[in-house]
Amino acid sequence: MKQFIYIKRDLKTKLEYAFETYDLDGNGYLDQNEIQTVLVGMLDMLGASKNTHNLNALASQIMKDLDSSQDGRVSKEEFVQKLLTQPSLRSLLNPFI
Ligand SMILES: [Ca+2]
Repeated sequence: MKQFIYIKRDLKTKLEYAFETYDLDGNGYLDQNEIQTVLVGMLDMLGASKNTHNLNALASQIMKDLDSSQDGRVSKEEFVQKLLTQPSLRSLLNPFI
């Protein structure tokens, strides 16, 4: 149990770090453009073709998933909490965690 808590805290730290990396303009929130940029980077890294993905629609869907307060932007709190509870979304946005 102790170990589990340690891992979870470690994951939270990594997610916070990821958020700061993704927040390109450093305003403390992720917008849809920033999420789309992250997706392009992920697909590049994975060697996947971007033509087979509708990036706009995907970014918009992820935005909706992450934006718990529905104010059109994703705070660090929303990002971390959502990704902690949704492994599928987490592996999409950060395959290396
Ligand atoms: Ca931002």
